[in-house]
Amino acid sequence: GDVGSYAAVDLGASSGRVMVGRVGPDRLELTEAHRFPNRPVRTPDGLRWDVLALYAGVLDGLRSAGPVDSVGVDSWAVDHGLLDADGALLGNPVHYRDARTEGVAERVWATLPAEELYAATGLQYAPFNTLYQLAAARGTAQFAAARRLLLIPDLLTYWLTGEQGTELTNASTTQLIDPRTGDWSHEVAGRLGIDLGLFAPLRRPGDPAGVLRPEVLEETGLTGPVPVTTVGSHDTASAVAAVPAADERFAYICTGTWSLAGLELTAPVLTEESRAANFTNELGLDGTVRYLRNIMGLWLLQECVRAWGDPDLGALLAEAARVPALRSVVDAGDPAFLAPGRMPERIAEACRASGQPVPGTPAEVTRCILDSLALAHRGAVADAQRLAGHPVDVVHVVGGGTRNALLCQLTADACGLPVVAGPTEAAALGNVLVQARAHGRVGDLGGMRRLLARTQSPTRYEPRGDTARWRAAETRLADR
Ligand code: LFR
Repeated sequence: GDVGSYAAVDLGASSGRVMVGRVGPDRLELTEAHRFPNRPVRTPDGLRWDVLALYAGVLDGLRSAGPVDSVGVDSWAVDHGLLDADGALLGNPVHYRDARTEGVAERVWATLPAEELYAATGLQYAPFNTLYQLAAARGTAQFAAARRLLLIPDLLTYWLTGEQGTELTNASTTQLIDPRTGDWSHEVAGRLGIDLGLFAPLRRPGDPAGVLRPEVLEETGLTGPVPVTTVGSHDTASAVAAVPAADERFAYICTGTWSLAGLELTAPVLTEESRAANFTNELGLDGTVRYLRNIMGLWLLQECVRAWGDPDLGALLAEAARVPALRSVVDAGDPAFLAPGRMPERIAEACRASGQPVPGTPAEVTRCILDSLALAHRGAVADAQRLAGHPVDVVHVVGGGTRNALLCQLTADACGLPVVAGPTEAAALGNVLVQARAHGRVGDLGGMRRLLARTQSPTRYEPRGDTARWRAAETRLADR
């Protein structure tokens, strides 16, 4: 027929979903087949992903999705399962917010200095990069038994198909990939004593990843063969692919649990200045580089809302909109906010420590978070343009944060640039489009984006006022 159907499995830190995308010459529609919570579990060993519950959610989703031409899987990055010599999973994958990597990076840098590591891999410092997780795992009984490491989307793809691979965009978050070649950095692995044989062979978005196993067909009621197609399995790679940009003069902010703010480039920026600014060079579709900064994102608000006993979010945001702007701001890029728990108190403490008014009510804390996120967005967009020598005219906001009109407007104000917000389900759309492309239904990245621009309807926010007070808040934060 004229239209193809593709199931996108898209797993986020707080929920997973199976979406069905229908793609035709002038058509791109997304419907939700199934959504399920992703609830990390704290065991005596630490914070773990309940990956069996996620897999069960994926199977439920494929059952509700009905007949599709292909399936693709994306999720958050860096985390992984370890398999034994028989291919069985060794324990629940460790959550990237687990405390096991505390102090580990410093140990790694004693062998391979941070400057050299950045020059070789272009990856930002984050305590949870797979490289540091592996250093933390070394010496454990589980790691000794491990013969294979599969990143989360690759693990689920393996369970669906029986075939193992390592998808490149997500592999680029391990800190073991050279972003200039798109291949493993044998030098980094060698110097740190990491056996690259742990990883299955690399595959790229668009590559076939097998077909659903007979048992999966039976469990989902689908009729085979159903191919599984490699997508940009890092959710952020899929989301950036779904930015409906008209040309290359754009910045993007993928909003959700995180804000990932930066540029799409054709080559990495590996300078010392870029390292100091903690920009990452992760890989995107078709040899592109996702040059961006990780900002704590709506995690800050999610954790507060959880602490407040889940009040109505709409009412809270409406109240926050009436709180005076920029009274106090925190550094939304600070890894101090990474761990779960006590978020309202931690934000209050950060304000107190920097000599600013301490937000008291939930509306005041919410306003502080949104102002702080907008300010961090401004910083990332400005720094990225300067460090990469790549000016932009517009900021595209995609992902869950597009639903937060106040955040979008504040981001436009802070950046002094128009914000084009949408699509919300960008990661799922990018996942669907890469499958559709592999099956000949859409052209290159430009063609994908033109189809998005024609079929999705983003909301535009014009910047209000001048950026002077944002500049002042920036200075205040830098000077503390
Ligand atoms: C967003 C994301 C970010 C990554 C973080 C941890 O969902 O994938 O890109 O830095 O999660 O994996």
